[in-house]
Amino acid sequence: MKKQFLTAFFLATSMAVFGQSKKPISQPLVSHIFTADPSAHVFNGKIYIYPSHDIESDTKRNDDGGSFDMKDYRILSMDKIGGKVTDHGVALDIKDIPWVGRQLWAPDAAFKNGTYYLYFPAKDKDDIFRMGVATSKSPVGPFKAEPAPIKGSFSIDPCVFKDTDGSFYMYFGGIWGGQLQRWKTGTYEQNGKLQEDNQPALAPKIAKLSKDMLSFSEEAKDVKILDKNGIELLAGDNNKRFFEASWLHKYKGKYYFSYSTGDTHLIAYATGDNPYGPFTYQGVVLNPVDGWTNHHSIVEVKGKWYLFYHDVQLSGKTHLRNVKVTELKHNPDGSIHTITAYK
Ligand code: FUB
Repeated sequence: MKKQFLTAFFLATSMAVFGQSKKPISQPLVSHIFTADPSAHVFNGKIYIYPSHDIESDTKRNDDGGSFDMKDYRILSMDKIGGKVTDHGVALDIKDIPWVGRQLWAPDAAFKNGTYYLYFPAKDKDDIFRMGVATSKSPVGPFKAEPAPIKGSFSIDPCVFKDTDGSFYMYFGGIWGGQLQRWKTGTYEQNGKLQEDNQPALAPKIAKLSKDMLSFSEEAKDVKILDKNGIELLAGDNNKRFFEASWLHKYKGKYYFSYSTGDTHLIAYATGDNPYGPFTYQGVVLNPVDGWTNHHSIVEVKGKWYLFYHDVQLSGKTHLRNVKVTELKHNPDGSIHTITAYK
């Protein structure tokens, strides 16, 4: 009885906090910790979620994302959508990653030949975002970090996609606090600027992974996102251009590259005929959620497709998020039915 009262009280208060008369379509998957940026995978028939683990921070909110000051990774799992969610505890701690200075941001994972790989962005000791990799024999860790970041990696938000021919590719990048604008010339420039509004938007990156999964087998290349006329999206087209949070899924032989538009808070998508693109902008996967960031993954579970995403339902604070899941539908013509996270 008391629990029911508290739940009703919590829901009513959270609505009031956000000034919503709207109801979330999904509830947080866990509420004992804050989680964000959910990268979901099915390994051996079980669903694993590799999220960021948000924590309170003294750093004031700024355009560099300084308040996202995460210090470890924890992995969640469930046997089925809607089933019990298990938190497997700390899988990798910042103190066990020799090259990292601060900020463990949005990770992803992959499995090959009996080993699980956790890919993660973090600032090195010079405050430059790089991509790290850690390995385990279990999907939930503990993971052991490689002593150095992946050579040739930079910026944030890795998404590792396994194509049907067994090749693995990493998509990555993020502007503003994600530092992609500092790599425009191929080397790091502390004062690197964003493009002008009438210039092509900064492109996310792709690199094929080597057979050992611990390095890139090629130099990172641009992932071009075009409009329907074949012209690259412009930096000023904030509702459509790439900001961060790359994800790649393949549906009926087509490659779907989805991403966050950042300051316009959408998850958008573009489609292409091969992993490298170019991709043509198609529309919106997810409308803005409560909180500044929007970050997702799209995964098939037993013949149905799901969108994992986050909002700030539990805290009302942009840096303390909670992961959620809802069904995603492809329309008969292959387009994605846009999801609004509130009714
Ligand atoms: O979680 C930290 C950052 O916030 C992620 O790397 C971005 O995608 C945004 O969700």
